[in-house]
Amino acid sequence: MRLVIVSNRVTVPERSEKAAAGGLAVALREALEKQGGLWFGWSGAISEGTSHPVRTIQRGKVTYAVTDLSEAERQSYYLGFSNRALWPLMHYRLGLTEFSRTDYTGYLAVNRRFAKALIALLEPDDVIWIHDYHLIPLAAELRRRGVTNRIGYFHHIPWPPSEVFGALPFSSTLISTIASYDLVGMQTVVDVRNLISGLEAMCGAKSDGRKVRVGRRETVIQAFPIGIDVEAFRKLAAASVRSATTPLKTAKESLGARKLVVGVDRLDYSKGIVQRLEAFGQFLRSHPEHRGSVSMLQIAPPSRSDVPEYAELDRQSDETAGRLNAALGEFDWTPIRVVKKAYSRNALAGFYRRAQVGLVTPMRDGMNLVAKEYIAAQDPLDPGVLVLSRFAGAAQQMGEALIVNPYDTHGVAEAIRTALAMPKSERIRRFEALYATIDATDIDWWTKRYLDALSGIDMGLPDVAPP
Ligand code: GDG
Repeated sequence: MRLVIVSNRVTVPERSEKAAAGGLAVALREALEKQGGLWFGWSGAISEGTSHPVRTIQRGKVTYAVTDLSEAERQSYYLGFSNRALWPLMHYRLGLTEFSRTDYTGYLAVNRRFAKALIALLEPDDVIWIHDYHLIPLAAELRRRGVTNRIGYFHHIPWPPSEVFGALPFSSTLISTIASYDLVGMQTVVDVRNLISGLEAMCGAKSDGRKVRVGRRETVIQAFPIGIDVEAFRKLAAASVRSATTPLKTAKESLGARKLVVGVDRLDYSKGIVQRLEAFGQFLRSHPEHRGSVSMLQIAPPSRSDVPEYAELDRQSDETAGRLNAALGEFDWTPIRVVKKAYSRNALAGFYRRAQVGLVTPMRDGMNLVAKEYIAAQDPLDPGVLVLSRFAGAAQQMGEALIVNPYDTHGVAEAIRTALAMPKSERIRRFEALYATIDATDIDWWTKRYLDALSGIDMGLPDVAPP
């Protein structure tokens, strides 16, 4: 059985490239290499013209098949419907959700075009695994054209209750396309519940809590919490201590004996960066004895900067950090450093290891891999403390973190204080429990569990397109 992966973006590895340490892309590549396979999606490039040919590139046992988007498609399918309508909606942010019919039409058109292009590459026994919200209707488009292969979907972000999801025009049409999949993987049981009750309410689905039947099709909907390459991250972090070139050494010089609180996120409003900076400011106001002895480092590589809501967040985070630094800083101490660039994974591992507190406080997040990376990077003999939002999917697995409500500025400020004061024995106890969890459910566990479930699905029912 060949595995076919479809995702919005496909990065073709350089011929000489050694597998980078860890991560979803690497895990999927490894799954493809194991049994041979195909990875299809957008090349990331823009080109004009009416036909967008598919280019195939062979790397070992894996074929990469990529197609460009036109600028109009990037605007409507990617920036518009995916990232201005679906992204905020799925993150429970109705106020930020911008729906446009033109964008929705473009989203469906790209899914249709991807389906047609993919069909030309498919073999009868292929197992197809589609990733994320950009491609929800892809299976329905494939089924409509007669594809009867096993098709799975993994939704990397939250799925909101139907009171929220239902605000999206054409939401019942979109949700009904879920029934074209054989297996739908979600990050948490809460997302599973929301999707199933949405299908019941909006499409008249019948469900036993796991299997959902819409018309004559049956779909299994199940939680598969995604993991990281724990071992690779642990090694990177341990090596960062010995290396003379990682930022850890320079951080030592620049921070001295000061404690470090670290945040690492794409610059995205779902991550709660501005609220987190405010909470750190509140901590320094409520506990002035910590002033001068602790700094916060927020790494925030820019993301989706063509979307207006992201440009606004960029401005807000600059304003907040500047205001707090001016109000609370000293001539020889800057409380908050926001760095808007991406660092290497090596460097990240070093920062995590150096930080006494990992601050992971999204307003809503599918899983949040940073929470897991922070734990994997700690020194087992003197670990730091994870402060984690209850609205991250990761909180459902990582209860030994200090769990906070990111909307409660004072609460987060108090958790920072508690984390900095926590006795070593308690830090070790919490760390050991968290490490055991992320290690037992790492990225290899996730990939295998999902693919085993997909290949184990009973395909007894006829494949028909949903009504
Ligand atoms: C989506 C869902 C779900 C960040 N800054 C740098 C950098 N990163 C890396 C982190 C981490 C990844 O990016 C971010 O993963 P998250 O899980 O935190 O968030 P999303 O990007 O929103 O991912 C999320 C995930 O999909 C997987 O299913 O967990 O809920 O929203 O690995 O380390 N990496 C490097 N430099 C940086 O500056 N190298």
